[in-house]
Amino acid sequence: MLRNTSPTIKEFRVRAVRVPMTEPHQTASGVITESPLVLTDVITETGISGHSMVFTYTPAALKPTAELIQNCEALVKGEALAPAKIEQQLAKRFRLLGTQGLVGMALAAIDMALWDALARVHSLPLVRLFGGVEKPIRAYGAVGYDGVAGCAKSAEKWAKRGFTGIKAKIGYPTVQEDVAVVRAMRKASGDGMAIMADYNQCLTPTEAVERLRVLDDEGLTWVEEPTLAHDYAGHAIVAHEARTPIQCGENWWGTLDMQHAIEAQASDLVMPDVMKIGGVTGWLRAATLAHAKGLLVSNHLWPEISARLLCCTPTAHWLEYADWWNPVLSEPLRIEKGMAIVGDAIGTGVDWNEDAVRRFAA
Ligand code: SMN
Ligand code: MG
Repeated sequence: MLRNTSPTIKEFRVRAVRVPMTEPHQTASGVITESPLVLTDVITETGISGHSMVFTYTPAALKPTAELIQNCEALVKGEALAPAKIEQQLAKRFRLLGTQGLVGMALAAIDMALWDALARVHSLPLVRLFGGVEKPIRAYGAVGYDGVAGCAKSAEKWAKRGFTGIKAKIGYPTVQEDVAVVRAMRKASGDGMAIMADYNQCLTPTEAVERLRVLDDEGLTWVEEPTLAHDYAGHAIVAHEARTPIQCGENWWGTLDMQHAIEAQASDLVMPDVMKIGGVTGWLRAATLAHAKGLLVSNHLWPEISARLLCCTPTAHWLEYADWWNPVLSEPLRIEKGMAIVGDAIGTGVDWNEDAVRRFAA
């Protein structure tokens, strides 16, 4: 006989925080000086809660996102803790408005918190809930748009910590400057370092093709978002012309965007963002899609939950590591010799450092 182990959803607790960054992160498309985060707790009637975090990029979107998540409480209150079913229900509920932008972020916040709660109900780490086993995931560190000297310094810092991959923001006024940054990072970090470069959508497809002709000789592991994220045809031209693998995915809203990008042959590699792709449920679909097409999967930010999801992703590639949100976490992801060590904590690995949450409350 089936034992009903799913408690029902009682309420949401939603909080907004603004976590300052130790150093501003520059990109070709703007600078990030702080992390506006919405922290969601989905609380069940048995008292077990699930936690999740969404990043709103700008503080202007922080309170509206928090309010939207809180408003969704009424849509799931009293429902059984069944994330896959609730995902379908909420997708239907928001079909007329659309499930991108803030709605997509709210739905992902709820989805991630529900999966966390479900894993906690079963006293399992997320990886085990999905029938997987924790394993170390190779991680790379982020280097900003910091010029030759600044990028070389960061590259050296990551190499000293044992990282075997680094990714810089490029898109300087000339391709010669892009090349100089890549070479300086290679020199500073030593042989064997995988180097990636991210344009953050700042080129036209034609400019991208021209720059890639030069960068193709630099042995980059990938070049990311050379042109507008949703210009799949433009990306396909660049991917076709370049020898360097093209990487996209952080701006795909849901798996349908990913499917369209794959159909257009826009990207050689994929790096979904667990928030924009639709939470844990969206990631699992993305992993299946990538597996079917033989595409290697990395992540965008959210290192704690993404490392766990990569353990269950058949074509897992690199983990993008960032420590920006560590202050509000009670147990941030551990890195040893450049590998993310996925521990056996119950759930998705997201739990709060309440002191810090109070300190950074918005
Ligand atoms: C990125 C963009 C915006 C904020 C942080 C990071 C980025 C990445 O494009 O690839 O990490
Ligand atoms: Mg990027």
